[in-house]
Amino acid sequence: MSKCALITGVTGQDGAYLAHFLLGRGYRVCGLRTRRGSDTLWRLRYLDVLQRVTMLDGDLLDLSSLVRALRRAEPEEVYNLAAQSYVATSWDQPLLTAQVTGLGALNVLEAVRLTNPAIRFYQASSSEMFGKVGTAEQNETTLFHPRSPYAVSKLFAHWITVNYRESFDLHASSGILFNHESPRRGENFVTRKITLTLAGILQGTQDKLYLGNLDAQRDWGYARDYVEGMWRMLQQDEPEDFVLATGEQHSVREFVEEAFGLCGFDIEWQGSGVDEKGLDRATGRVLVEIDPAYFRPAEVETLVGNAARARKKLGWSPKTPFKDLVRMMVEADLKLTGLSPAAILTAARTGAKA
Ligand code: NAP
Ligand code: G4F
Repeated sequence: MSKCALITGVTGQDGAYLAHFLLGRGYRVCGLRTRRGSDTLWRLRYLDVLQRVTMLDGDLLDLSSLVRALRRAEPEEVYNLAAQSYVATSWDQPLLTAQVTGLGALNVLEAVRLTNPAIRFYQASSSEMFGKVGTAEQNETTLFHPRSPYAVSKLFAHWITVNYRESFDLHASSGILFNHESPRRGENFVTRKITLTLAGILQGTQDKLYLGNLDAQRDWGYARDYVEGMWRMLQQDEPEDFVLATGEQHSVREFVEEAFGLCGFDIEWQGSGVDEKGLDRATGRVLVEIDPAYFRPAEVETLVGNAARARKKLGWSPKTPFKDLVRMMVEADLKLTGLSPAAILTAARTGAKA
């Protein structure tokens, strides 16, 4: 009989990729669905897995719904990917974030413990937990200093997972994942915002890109690579926590330059602070401006992970370099907007007009 996995957050970026990955491995996949949004199924549809995922209604805030979902699915593995995952929103909705992202994980752990403690459990921990970092690289032993209600909530979820592993002998592991993106990334996150707005500028429906802190540096990988790492964690004999990261960091500014560069814009930065602007060197047109609304009350300035443990014990390594990731996202958003990626990127390379 094939194994069954239950994924909370199956409608999110990682949930959809993980469902696709597990179906490819012959799993029966069940996904928890909140029914809050109007069309939350677009990612599953895009990856052509919607018909093959058994959707179960439930919410991380409702323990009874989690118990019911576990009884129905009877999974061997549970991946807790559900969260209020947008850091900026966590200052506006700190209590909701704590309830869903923090206590929600405890609800899933309780549901597992009450239903079938033999289930293997994955918790989606985050590099945001490192926050104000004091080390050049972060790994599984680096001290945490969370800098947002989101990160504090994730830290609770992380430690309660460790606690349940040690208290109740659950096979519970946390993946401390650094930023990972894809064409299916939520539109608010900075990478997708950049590629989608770039497509809008080329299409003529948007004038410019408004951003906050251009100097924040992140370790950006590709989501499809990372979900395989989640699965590998649950195939270990002993549960353990793992960092997944590329080990390379880039600033928001570099992401902008790379994405716009692919479409033939050579960005020149002028001014400083909130008055800084990104101009197209050829035409002088302002393409990027700063909007202070996007600055955060406390910023995580730099993150870069060391995934040596995952490489050694899981045989996991990221396969997608930064430039390939940016190109993939740019091409996908050009296509989504009805433009021809091939024509635009070729024209940019050859200097011809698209
Ligand atoms: P995402 O796209 O924002 O997806 C979040 C998912 O959580 C959605 O399916 C959402 O369902 C669901 N959800 C929200 N509130 C819920 C609730 N009360 N009950 C049940 N489901 C709820 O996030 P992602 O990028 O795929 O990330 C997956 C997980 O990894 C998250 O926990 C995130 O915090 C964590 N993480 C992400 C990254 C990254 O770079 N992507 C890095 C480290 C950790 P709806 O469709 O109904 O809203
Ligand atoms: O894309 P972001 O919103 O991602 P952030 O805050 O790093 O969080 C993501 O990765 C975490 C893992 O480290 C996950 F746990 C979390 O769930 C989420 O997936 O912002 C990245 C950086 C920040 O420093 C932000 O200040 O980009 C900076 N930024 C500059 N301008 C902006 C903008 N971020 C957004 N979202 N929008 C802007 O206009």
